[in-house]
Amino acid sequence: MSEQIHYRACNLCEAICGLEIKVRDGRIVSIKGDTADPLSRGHICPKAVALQDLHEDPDRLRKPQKRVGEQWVEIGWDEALDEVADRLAAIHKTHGANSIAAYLGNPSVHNWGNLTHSSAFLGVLKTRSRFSATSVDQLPHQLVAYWLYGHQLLVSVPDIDRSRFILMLGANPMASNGSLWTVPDFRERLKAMQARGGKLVLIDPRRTETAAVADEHHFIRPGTDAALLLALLHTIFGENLAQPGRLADFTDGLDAVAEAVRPFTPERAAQVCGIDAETIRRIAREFAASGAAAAYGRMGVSTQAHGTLCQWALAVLNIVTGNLDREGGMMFPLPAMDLIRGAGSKPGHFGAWRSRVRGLPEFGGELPVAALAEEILTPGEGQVRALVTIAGNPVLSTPNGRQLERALSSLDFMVSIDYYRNETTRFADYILPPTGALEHDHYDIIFHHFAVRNTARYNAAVFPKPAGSLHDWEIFVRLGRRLRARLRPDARKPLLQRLGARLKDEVMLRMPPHRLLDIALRRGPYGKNGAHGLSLNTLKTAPHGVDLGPLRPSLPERLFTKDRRIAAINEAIVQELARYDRLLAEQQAARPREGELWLIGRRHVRSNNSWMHNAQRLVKGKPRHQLFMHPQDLTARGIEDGDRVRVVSRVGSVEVEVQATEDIMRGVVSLPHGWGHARAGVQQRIARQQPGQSVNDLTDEHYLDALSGNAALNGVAVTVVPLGAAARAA
Ligand SMILES: Nc1nc2c(c(=O)[nH]1)N[C@H]1C(S)=C(S)[C@@H](COP(=O)(O)OP(=O)(O)OC[C@H]3O[C@@H](n4cnc5c(=O)[nH]c(N)nc54)[C@H](O)[C@@H]3O)O[C@H]1N2
Ligand SMILES: Nc1nc2c(c(=O)[nH]1)N[C@H]1C(S)=C(S)[C@@H](COP(=O)(O)OP(=O)(O)OC[C@H]3O[C@@H](n4cnc5c(=O)[nH]c(N)nc54)[C@H](O)[C@@H]3O)O[C@H]1N2
Ligand code: SF4
Ligand SMILES: [Mo]
Repeated sequence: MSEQIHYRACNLCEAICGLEIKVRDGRIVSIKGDTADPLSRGHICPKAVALQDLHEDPDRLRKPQKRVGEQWVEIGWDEALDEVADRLAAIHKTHGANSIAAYLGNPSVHNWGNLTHSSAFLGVLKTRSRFSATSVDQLPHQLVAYWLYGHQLLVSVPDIDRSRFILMLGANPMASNGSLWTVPDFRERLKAMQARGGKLVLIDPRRTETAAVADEHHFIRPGTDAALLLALLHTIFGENLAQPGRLADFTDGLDAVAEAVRPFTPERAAQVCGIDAETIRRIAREFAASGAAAAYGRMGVSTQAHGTLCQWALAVLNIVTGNLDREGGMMFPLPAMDLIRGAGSKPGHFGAWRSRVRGLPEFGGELPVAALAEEILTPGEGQVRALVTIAGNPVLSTPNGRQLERALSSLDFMVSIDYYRNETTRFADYILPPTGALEHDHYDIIFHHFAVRNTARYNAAVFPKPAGSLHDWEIFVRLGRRLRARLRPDARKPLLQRLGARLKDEVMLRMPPHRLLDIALRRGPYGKNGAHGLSLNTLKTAPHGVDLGPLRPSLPERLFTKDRRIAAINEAIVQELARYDRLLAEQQAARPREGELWLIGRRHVRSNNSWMHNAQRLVKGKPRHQLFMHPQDLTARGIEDGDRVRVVSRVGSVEVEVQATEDIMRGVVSLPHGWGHARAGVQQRIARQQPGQSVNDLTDEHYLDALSGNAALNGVAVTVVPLGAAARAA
């Protein structure tokens, strides 16, 4: 018997936990936390063990698939790549670059080869019809980081290991393990903070798993956090609590902020958000007095109607209290492969073009995904006729999934790079499956940018690459080459430019991810000129990861703005504040009307977006996709705990089971996303036994954060009727 121990960082969520994977005779026999990982220190969650299920899953695709009529047939790679390139090139030539859309899903950012090489393919397509999970997620964070600090990835995180006060809105790290905040073992870190006398104050319409470990939890009406945050700022300026300290040396516009938040009193906020004015004032005073405080908000305040305003107010709250870039406050991690100062840095741009149908702004080259279906369905010049999806499932993860299904079935051509035939990829003409996670090397390129401690970790593949398989990055390179040969995109450019472009291309295509990583490490902040002398080789000798120390203050040097200063407010925010002021005055800021309820989402530690439901050990036990509803809201409608109900929104309806709970605010209901696997043609046998319903059959593609175009997935107005009554009405 041969037995090996592999060390490996988990790629499933943002916590990037170190794992110890024991393999005997080619099979995984155990997956445990790697206690020697300097970041995760042995922490894992139940999903880590499911990496084995993913690896062994008979439903996971291993060969290219071609749809022939209603049948799927396996074909060879050369055949598949040639045919896909032929079809894409034909559409490109007839209808133009923008007629081919691309959607990049969440696992793209957890896979190094996607990050280093997707441009080898997407760069040839040169389409402006680019979409991703960003606009159902963290778009407001990136927009605010770009506006204030000059770079979309210059996002600050709570320095929990030294903090004394965390004000948290719309995040549930006990289930999510942290987001835009790589904080493995949140629970232990929080306990340590509380033992130091620190305090966590949580604002959430549901009394969540995180509320259970917080020092204070306050219910808030969904979508009204902007009123609360502006009232906190109002109090801080009004009571002369502003103390930006050294931040004032390189921050402009704080007087204008003080002026702009003057109308937003705690009394006005209390009316709309449901938290009383005295509590708001107290939180503001405690936050300002703490000396090491972090204001942090995540999905609940990002994917809602005022997401950008919320993220802006959070940033400014940290600045005016001197907590940005301060130990124990909100700090900027410095990763070993630094995408901010490194080669090919993409600081971002906003509104450089707009979507064809609705005029929504691009950010960093991507359009809001809420506009994808209409771009396919609306005829005219520039109509999207083909789609490429990469590691995504927008039918289940973007608003109005049913409309997107109609759109996908009307496409001329679709290809998906994915190893599952899921609710989205089932519409494809070809599915190109890459190697599984444990079959390729791994370095986390993204999440070290958001980690509570600076570390670096590279691990080789656990299993050899199966014969005849391709990594994601190899698929991009091969497809890119074929497409380039067919399109000859720079044929009309001068010879020198053409050669230059070809050279750049060749370098890129001949550089596997580990070469690019090695260069980035050597040139990076801990590279050949630093004390650590990091390179790929040094990381190879340290499979548990290298500790690069606690977060350090880094402003203004690290700012990416032209003048290395922070502009605390801009014209777009000024206008948004005026608009919000009007909404409050007209009492329009709280959305539902009589009889309606606010729909919000939730996550569970045993579930991961739409794609981990085919692991028996994660889905076993009681179902977890019920509609949570307050007992009084149930009684008012003659519904009992466990009944089946119909939930109806502007765009559609679903039938689900209710679960009564006092842990949800009155007037609010909650459904998790990522379910809805009963759709025809999905090949995930275990998931289909426990399908649930998709909350995004209810969310509304026209309900957005107006400023950024991010989907407002939380705070959607719905009605809930007992199924009997619904049947009678029908
Ligand atoms: N209502 C509501 N909707 C939401 C959310 C919510 O809170 N509420 N959350 C949103 C958020 S935050 C996100 S990030 C999105 C996620 O939404 P998406 O990114 O669209 O969907 P996922 O469920 O992550 O889809 C993952 C797919 O990637 C494939 N995959 C996994 N690993 C790899 C790989 O290495 N290579 C390739 N090529 N494919 C791979 C899987 O097989 C699966 O099919 O959902 C969003 N939608
Ligand atoms: N187990 C697990 N972990 C995950 C994922 C997963 O699917 N499963 N997904 C990963 C991904 S892609 C992401 S982006 C992160 C997300 O990480 P988090 O943002 O930490 O997770 P969510 O559970 O979406 O937390 C959002 C919270 O906002 C609350 N909320 C809803 N509406 C409002 C509102 O209007 N105001 C306020 N204040 N709160 C509101 C909800 O009740 C919920 O508790 O999790 C990551 N980690
Ligand atoms: S918390 Fe996230 S990174 Fe850690 S083991 Fe679980 S899924 Fe993997
Ligand atoms: Mo996400």
